[in-house]
Amino acid sequence: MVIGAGVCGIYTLYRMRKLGFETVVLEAGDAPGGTWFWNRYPGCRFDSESYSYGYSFSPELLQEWDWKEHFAPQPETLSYLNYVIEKFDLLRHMVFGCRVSDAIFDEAEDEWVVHTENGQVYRSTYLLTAVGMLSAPTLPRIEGRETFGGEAFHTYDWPQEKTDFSGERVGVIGTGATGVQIVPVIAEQAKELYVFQRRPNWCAPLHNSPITPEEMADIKTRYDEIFDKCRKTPGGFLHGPDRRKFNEVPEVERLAFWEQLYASPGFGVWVGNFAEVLMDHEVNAEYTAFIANKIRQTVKDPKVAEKLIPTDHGFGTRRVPLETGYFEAFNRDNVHLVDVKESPIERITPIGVRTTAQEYKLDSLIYATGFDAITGAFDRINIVGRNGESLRDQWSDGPLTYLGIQSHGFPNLFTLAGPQGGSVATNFPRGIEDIVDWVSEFLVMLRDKGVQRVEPQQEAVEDWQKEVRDLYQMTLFHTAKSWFTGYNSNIEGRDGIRYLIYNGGSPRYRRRLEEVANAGYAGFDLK
Ligand code: NA7
Repeated sequence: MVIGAGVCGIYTLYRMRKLGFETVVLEAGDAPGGTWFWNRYPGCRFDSESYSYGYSFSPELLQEWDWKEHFAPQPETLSYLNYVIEKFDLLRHMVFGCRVSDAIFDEAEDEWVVHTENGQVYRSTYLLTAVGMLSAPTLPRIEGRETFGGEAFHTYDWPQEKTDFSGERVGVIGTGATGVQIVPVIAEQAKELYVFQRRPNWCAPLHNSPITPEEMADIKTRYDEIFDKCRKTPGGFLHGPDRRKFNEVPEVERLAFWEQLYASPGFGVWVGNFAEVLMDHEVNAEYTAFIANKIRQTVKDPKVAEKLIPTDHGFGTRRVPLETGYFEAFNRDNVHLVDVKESPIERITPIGVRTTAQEYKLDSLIYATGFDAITGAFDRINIVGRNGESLRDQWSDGPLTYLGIQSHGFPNLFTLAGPQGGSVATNFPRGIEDIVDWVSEFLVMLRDKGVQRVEPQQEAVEDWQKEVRDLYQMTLFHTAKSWFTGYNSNIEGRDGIRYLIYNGGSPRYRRRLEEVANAGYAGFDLK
């Protein structure tokens, strides 16, 4: 049984069927696609190069699919996923519109009993979760939300029919990667757009462009090289750290390099830099100042520019939104930056948003307020393992896993794309292919040996916690409050750090998986 029909669930189903496991995918949405099914807001697209984001497992698929843009928008990605599903005849193994409410381990039968909200019950030897990292949206804890008289929605629950804001007064709360994508698009439509910003994020230009047929033909000849490159970089992207030492490169050369990164498409500006930028405070501060000047050069009103420059964290220590006309949007007369750090939102009213400074009249209010990241989708399901222990309780102070794949006390449950695994904070499809391939081989071995129960030893979980925590100290990510570190102001008790991510990078993670397999799946108890 697989929960979730997004990028991870689709590939998992493909692999499981291929290996002869009878498999069903349960999906809450009315159709497949996961993230790309739900996030229909204008401007939604990924920040990885399209041809590095598609699945790599089928040479035939790679040759058949033509990406239209270097960074594909949501509709194109959703079409791609549907194409994959059709090509490999996966749809008939998926059940839609059924949200899993409970998953209870039956100790007598060594099986998971899975209940859905619409009353269906399934039994399965293995339960594989592909529930998404950013699939439990959180709304702001602001009084009066229910009183708003206009249209209001979270970007993740975007109403399909809402595509045009012409003539409207629109409010957007939140300036993370989602807010940064949506603002420039709505700016062009709305009569007035109010962007309610609490903390600005460091952003850099995406530099998207169409892919010509000639380019696509060339890309098709280079897929081996493209995926090979992705395998070698920490994030599974086409961009990896520059090998030169920051201090050994003369300043003129460094600046020229930074200019070049800033002018190039994609995440190079973040993860293609000197490694020290994300590891050393002083180096980070220099690069941060460089980016701040770019914002000052783009935004005409100096007061607005200063407000758009983060002061609480260095560049790249939170997820860097790649933008297309975001800063330029604030040069328009109809776009207004509302600093809610300075004048906090007091309440949502029937006619708009009231801050301590004034009331903003709105026709539509968009919550780009983020997610209960990485563990939120798990917490929404009542997962009960051995001895009646609930996963929600076990993870209440933060997730506890071995390899990000299993938790002690929860036999036969595989948390694919879950916390502390190698797919979080990577170019997602690259990360999940690694994990799903590894788990698939593991399951084949278990089947061949007639193993009925598999779960990690407590000590293995503890060792993994140490490794995950130590890796947090290697980069500056832990210095910023963001979803990478489990921060969420809209959930009680989410102010401190939670160890959600494996920060060792994909090559190291793959090596760790290989070591464990080569040592006879060390750390797992098989019965
Ligand atoms: P993020 O990156 O978590 O951003 C959420 C934004 O919403 C962020 O600017 C928050 O401000 C803001 N926010 C949240 N609650 C409030 C309240 N109550 N008042 C004002 N502002 C608020 O979520 P995204 O959806 O943008 O991106 C998530 C990931 O999806 C992204 O990184 C990509 O990988 C895809 P804060 O910064 O906390 O002050």
